[in-house]
Amino acid sequence: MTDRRSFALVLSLAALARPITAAADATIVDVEIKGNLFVPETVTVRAGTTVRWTNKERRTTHSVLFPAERLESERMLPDEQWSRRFDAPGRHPYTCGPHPEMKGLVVVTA
Ligand SMILES: [Cu+2]
Repeated sequence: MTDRRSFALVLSLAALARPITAAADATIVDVEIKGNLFVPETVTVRAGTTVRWTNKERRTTHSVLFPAERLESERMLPDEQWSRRFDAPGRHPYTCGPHPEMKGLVVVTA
């Protein structure tokens, strides 16, 4: 094998390894949206965790809205997802833009 080829191989292996490493470091907690509910309604996670919402409805679209932070996801069609990483301890109550009766809470601990 020439030097140039082995260099290319090393680059390819590095590219393959990177996402695996990232996945191992990241913690993801899932919340499902179904029946006009966030399930579970409350999640308690450690700082640095990513919470991922998945719309499991057959027809209804939802969003994830943090009113105090003026942050809202895109509207999620069925089977679409949205994620947010929480880096600092705190309480993050949220709702759904089009369905304000839907309530959820993310509690982030140190
Ligand atoms: Cu909704």
